[in-house]
Amino acid sequence: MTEQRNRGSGPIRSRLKDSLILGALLPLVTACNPGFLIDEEFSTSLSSFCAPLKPHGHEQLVSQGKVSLLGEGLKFQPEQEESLVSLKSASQVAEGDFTSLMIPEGTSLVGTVDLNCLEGGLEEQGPNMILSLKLAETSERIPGIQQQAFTLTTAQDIPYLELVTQANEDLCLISLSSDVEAFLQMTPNDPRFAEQTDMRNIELVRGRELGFNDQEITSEVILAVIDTGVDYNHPDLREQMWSGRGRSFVGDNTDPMDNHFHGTHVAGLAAAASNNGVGISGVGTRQVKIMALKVFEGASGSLAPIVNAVNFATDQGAHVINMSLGTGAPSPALRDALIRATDNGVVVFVAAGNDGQSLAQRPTYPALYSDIPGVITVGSINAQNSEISGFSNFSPTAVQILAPGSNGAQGVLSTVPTSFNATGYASRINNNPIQGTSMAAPIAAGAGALVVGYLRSKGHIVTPALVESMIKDAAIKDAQLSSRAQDGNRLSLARLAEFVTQNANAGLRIVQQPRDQILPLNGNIRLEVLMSEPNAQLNYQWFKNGERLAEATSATLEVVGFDSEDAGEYWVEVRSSNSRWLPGNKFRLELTPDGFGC
Ligand SMILES: [Ca+2]
Ligand SMILES: [Ca+2]
Repeated sequence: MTEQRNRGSGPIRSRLKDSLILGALLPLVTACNPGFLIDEEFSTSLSSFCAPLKPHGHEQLVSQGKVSLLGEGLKFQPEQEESLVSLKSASQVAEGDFTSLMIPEGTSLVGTVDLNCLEGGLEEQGPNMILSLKLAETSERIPGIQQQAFTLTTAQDIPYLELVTQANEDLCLISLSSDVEAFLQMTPNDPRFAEQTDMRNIELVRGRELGFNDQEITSEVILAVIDTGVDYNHPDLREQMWSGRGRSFVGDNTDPMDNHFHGTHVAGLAAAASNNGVGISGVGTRQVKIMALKVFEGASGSLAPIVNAVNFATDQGAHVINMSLGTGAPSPALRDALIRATDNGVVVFVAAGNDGQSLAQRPTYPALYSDIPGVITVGSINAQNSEISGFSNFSPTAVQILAPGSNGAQGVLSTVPTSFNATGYASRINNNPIQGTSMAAPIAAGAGALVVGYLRSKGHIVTPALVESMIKDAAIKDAQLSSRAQDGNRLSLARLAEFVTQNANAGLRIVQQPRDQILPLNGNIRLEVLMSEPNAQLNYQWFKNGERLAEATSATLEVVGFDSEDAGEYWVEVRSSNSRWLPGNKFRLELTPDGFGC
């Protein structure tokens, strides 16, 4: 273990350095780090494409007689070297050698039974001819159908071949197969989705199934991409553009068209149209809209446009900002703009930088501004194996989440301007992989947009600090990565969707007493938070018009003798003792001619 870790620093690092000159895609605020400057030659040449990857992840199907089982959960008998082996990796099973296969106790199966074959009740004469199987307790015979499927579980470990024999001897049993969890089909139909190792790494499909989809996310989320601009006419981006499109803060006009490629690549990872039958899928769903804010004409630029872009995003109602950029010099102006953004409800995702160094040794900004609640710094992992990307800056404190920003030697596939590459997509440039923390940040930002979108769609108030804590709390805690990012946090859209949807539906609601719509001036009002889990140890914080009410930290908020000063929008954030934040709920108290209405 230790040896492997030591090996990571020397020769590997220097080899990666070489490829970074071409592959690292981190525009700089200043030209203080010439190693990252991107050569002009990129912008004129077409890239060659890597061979499409075969989609994998499908389970091995083992089939004999009436029985067909999926590999997941099956195991081999102890004489095998590994006592517990997934069929996915067991080539001898794929070739038809089932002799050693053991079906563990409690495996869920589906048996289809010919009901005409049964004379008595299910209990006496159901599929229990297979003695090793238990019928689910809720099973009832459905009138009017001749062949019915039942859920069955194995009562003890049973060799696969014995199960096949029993099944074949049961005259009433038509077939027996693995019970498969069924979901809405959420695999995007984008033709190049199979090549998107990065989206597989973050479990995008499972995330869609668990709630991050177009059915559940119905509120618009505006994601500002502060970068080289965006090809807003791109067939996979044009439907995803914010209604105001964006603007440029550099050059002689305000057109945010991308004449480089970086911003379009970044925008595609965050929010290329998903499931539109075209190209790739971004992390975002249909409601995640791109605000294109152009601050670079080439690979580097100056600070003022960036500060202006942050302020523009804040003032124009963006919910999320992505900044795949950095500089070695601290900037109070940028820090102030980020504090203002988060104070106004904008979550900010920042690339950690591509020096392959500790941020403590190689200060990089705004990466080091992740101490601001709601500013989240993103490091890069290799989408193929979830190991740290050699180029990624790291820190066990300042880097707060890791997301895929490289893909072995193949590069990260995303959208590029059609003026840059006629196909509109690229994962390589001049045989060099497109990779960088620039690619990791928008994948995390897309996830942030889904959190905001889901919670907003359910009527919750979403603060940047809440989004940050949810992303961190729901991350995979990868011990191998604990020196690279806080708690080894690695993004999983599946876990994030599960966490967010559970907390959003945790039963938090606010009850108003009295319930009258119009209340007399100088009356009293009481707001009380009711939770579905009343025994949980919870902490409360009430807000009014965005201001924290320092004294209001209990489940109830009482406004006594209210007057015009008490009017406004109230909400509460609830935190459990294990630091799991629950979303706040908005509650508006408005002044009316007669007093207050709620
Ligand atoms: Ca698409
Ligand atoms: Ca932070």
